Amino acid sequence: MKILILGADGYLGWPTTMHFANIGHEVFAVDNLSKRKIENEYGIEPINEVKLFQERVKIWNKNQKNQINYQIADLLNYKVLYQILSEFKPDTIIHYAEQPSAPYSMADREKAVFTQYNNVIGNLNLLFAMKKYCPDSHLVKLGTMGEYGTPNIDIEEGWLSINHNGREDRVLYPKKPGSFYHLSKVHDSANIEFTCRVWGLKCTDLNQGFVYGISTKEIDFDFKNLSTSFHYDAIFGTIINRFISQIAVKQPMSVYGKGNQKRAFLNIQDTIKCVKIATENPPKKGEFRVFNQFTEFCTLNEMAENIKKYGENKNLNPQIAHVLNPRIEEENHYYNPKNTSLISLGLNPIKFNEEEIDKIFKVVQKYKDKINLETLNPVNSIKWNSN
Ligand code: USQ
Repeated sequence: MKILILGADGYLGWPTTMHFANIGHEVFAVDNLSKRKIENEYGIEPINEVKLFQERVKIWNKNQKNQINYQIADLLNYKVLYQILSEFKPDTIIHYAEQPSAPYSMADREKAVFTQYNNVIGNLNLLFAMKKYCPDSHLVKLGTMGEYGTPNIDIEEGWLSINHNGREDRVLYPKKPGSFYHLSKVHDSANIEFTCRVWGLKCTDLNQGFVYGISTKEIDFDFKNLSTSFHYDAIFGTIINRFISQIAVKQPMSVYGKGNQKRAFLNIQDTIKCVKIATENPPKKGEFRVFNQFTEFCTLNEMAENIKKYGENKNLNPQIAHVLNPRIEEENHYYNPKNTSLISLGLNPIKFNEEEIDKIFKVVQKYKDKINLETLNPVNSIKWNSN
């Protein structure tokens, strides 16, 4: 297949790019390097040394038989996007190219506007480019479980059948997202569903939980040169990666508030498997298909307790601290999300257990002297209702 990967320099985009190249697809990778700009703006860095996008591609192409072509381009520049789609004519477009941080989107007006403009208009430009140059391509779009929020009813996969005043319909699941970032994905989903319905495009919207891990088959070919960015800070670091970094430097795991918040998550290797499953099983023309992409869910307290048990077995004296929650989110709530679609298409999930914690811990341990305690510290987290 000809696969266009947008956001190919990111935490998930880069390993996805290598994987699809490795299994023999013709891959064209695009990124605007904007995450690196945000890193500079906040003075944050991934724990590991991450080579420049261009360098990583060059190293891959030197050592692997299946090549990656790439271009530095911004989805906001629709002319460049039109050119890429008209020349490459992809069978599948995997779209990760969005500002991915909820806290960043909540920092101030500028960052909320940037997040929504960048994400929503970039995605809209892509939909117009698809209509014009490749209406039969399959769009695999990365959404988020955070689109749903924590409703007091079961979370279905994207759609809800309702019966109202004796009449029935199937509607997009009502969303209650928790940040301007999560809202940007809700707006994307609505725009994509509209273009499937009206223009006959086809899309799989992957509502993904948060991702943990650092290792994939292709990263492990050459960790030093091909690794992806592992963040532990409160802007880009997801919670399990953060907790493991905290125990490595003898800081308490920072559970926000009561810690009864339930969240859905998956291993980075399962992200790649899910995207592959979606790519290999496209929906039909005009279909807007939603998969909930996670493998497990539990409370933050349970996550912290699991990591604590691991730390105790290693004599790390791990601690858990309940800190004032900088976010506005429900801390005691019902949560029952469905995730049967990807499993029924063959996903065999990796379990979050001591072995997986150990794989991450070993990498963190190696780079732990690079951890900046300021950016790890929850006191410096962005607040949801600051003035
Ligand atoms: N949290 C803590 N302590 C911390 C940091 C976070 O208790 O030190 C809590 C948060 O309040 C939240 C949960 O942990 O309840 C998850 O936070 P997170 O920072 O791991 O994840 P989030 O901001 O929701 O966003 C991440 C990715 C985003 C993706 C999303 C999937 O950055 O790109 O869309 O996970 S989901 O969470 O399902 O929406």
